[in-house]
Amino acid sequence: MDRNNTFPIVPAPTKIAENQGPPLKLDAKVSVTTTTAAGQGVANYLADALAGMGISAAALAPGSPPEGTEIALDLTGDEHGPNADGLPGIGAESYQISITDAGAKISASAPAGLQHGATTLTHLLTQAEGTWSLPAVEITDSPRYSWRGLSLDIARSFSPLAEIKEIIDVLVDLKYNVLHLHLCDDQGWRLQIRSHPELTKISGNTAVEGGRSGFLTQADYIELIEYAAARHILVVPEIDVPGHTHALLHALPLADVGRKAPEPYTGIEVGFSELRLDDPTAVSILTDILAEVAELTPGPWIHIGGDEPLVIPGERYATSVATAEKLVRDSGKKAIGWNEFVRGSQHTETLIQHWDHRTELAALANAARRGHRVIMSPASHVYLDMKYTQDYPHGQDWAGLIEVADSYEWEPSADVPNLNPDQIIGVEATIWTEKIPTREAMLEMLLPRLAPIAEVAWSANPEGERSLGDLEPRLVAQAARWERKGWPFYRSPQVQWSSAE
Ligand code: TNX
Repeated sequence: MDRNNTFPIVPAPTKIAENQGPPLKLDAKVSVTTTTAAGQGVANYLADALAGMGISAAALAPGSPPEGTEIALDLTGDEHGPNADGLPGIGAESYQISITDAGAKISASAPAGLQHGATTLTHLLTQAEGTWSLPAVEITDSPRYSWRGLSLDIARSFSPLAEIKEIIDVLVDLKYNVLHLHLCDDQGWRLQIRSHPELTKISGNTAVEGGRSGFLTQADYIELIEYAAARHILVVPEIDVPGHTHALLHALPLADVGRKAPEPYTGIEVGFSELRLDDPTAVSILTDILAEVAELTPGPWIHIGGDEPLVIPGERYATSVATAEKLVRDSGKKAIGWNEFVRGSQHTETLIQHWDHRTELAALANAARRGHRVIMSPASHVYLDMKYTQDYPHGQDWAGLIEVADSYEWEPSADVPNLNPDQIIGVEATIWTEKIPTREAMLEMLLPRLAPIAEVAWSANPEGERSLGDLEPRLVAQAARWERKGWPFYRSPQVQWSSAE
């Protein structure tokens, strides 16, 4: 890791070598060129990022001759479609960078790789006496895991579209590629469903106590997916059943077999509600909802939840999960479920998202043996709604306090005993919003911890050993960038922030 530490890139690239030459000064006009139209989005992104720092930069159309200093985007392949997981894939996300004092070049086989190269360039910029420059280096880089995500709970407390887009900007800056949206829970329903307008009409107006209500119209949702896709981020919607369904039952009493949900729920308990998937009305409502979500969502996945079925008898839970999984598949998508989902899942294509160390560990290893792949979200390392310290004002602490080192010093392949590491598709952080009511609180919970988690997910480390000291100088450099962008972050006492400036 030492060599990578010389340059302030997070997550650390696979290989970086100095050219020994002088740096590339960006004091004259900069042209970001691209070989093909497919690179144009990244060219625009990079030119905007440079211009935002006061550099005179413009993205040119393919084939236009550069003026001044050239930063060239070289797309070397023409297979740009997503793979069966809806992701670019490791090859497509890989890139090379070459910088000399004459210019810079980013090469990749697909736009996603160009995007990551562009992000890396923005991390490499340093300013001296008013002039920005890039060091003369050669970089080769590719991700360890193909799935690197954040699960965002907009159900307990809502984040409006503009704030979700800002979170996407944060994700792009750390080379994440999945945004999982937790769209509904006991406290609220956040996506307009045309066939059941009551869902948002009623439960779009409710939220956890102290949290924000609201919802995404279908137009908002489409705009969000397009914003994410333009930045090579896949959106995975979650419709959590059969538990976590009080807001649905509250809005649609027809679906509530026992009619137990007349009042909105504003507390923070979990595991008390149930959508009865042995009831035909409930099943038909869920079918309608999933059909619309599937129609709106280009990606291949719908997350179906399945967590914390605390009041649901075991057999009924297993059958409900199998029903939900079948409905997702009938809608043309593949399912994802939280740990407990393994109790009923019938299809090994279903991804299992591991979150809870208290349950299903052996079952998870067995499920992986049968062929399920697993997303690693161990609560004690990546639950970013956990407080940093006991007296930190936001968040909860049921999975422990998570300081920056806790989110860095762990190894996905060693987290679940006997889990075949080849079945791990990647890592996903989560942020639940029972106790995170504002944009500022949200960003301060995400940053800095999203940075170490990005490195766990991206940077290969076969020995599985990490220590915060390796990350620290690079993290401090990110903090200076976050400040310029106006992104609040937590100044953890584990990090010497001042040495940055
Ligand atoms: C557990 S993680 C939950 C969520 C809560 C979260 C609070 C998971 C699958 N379920 O419903 O919001 O803890 O940290």
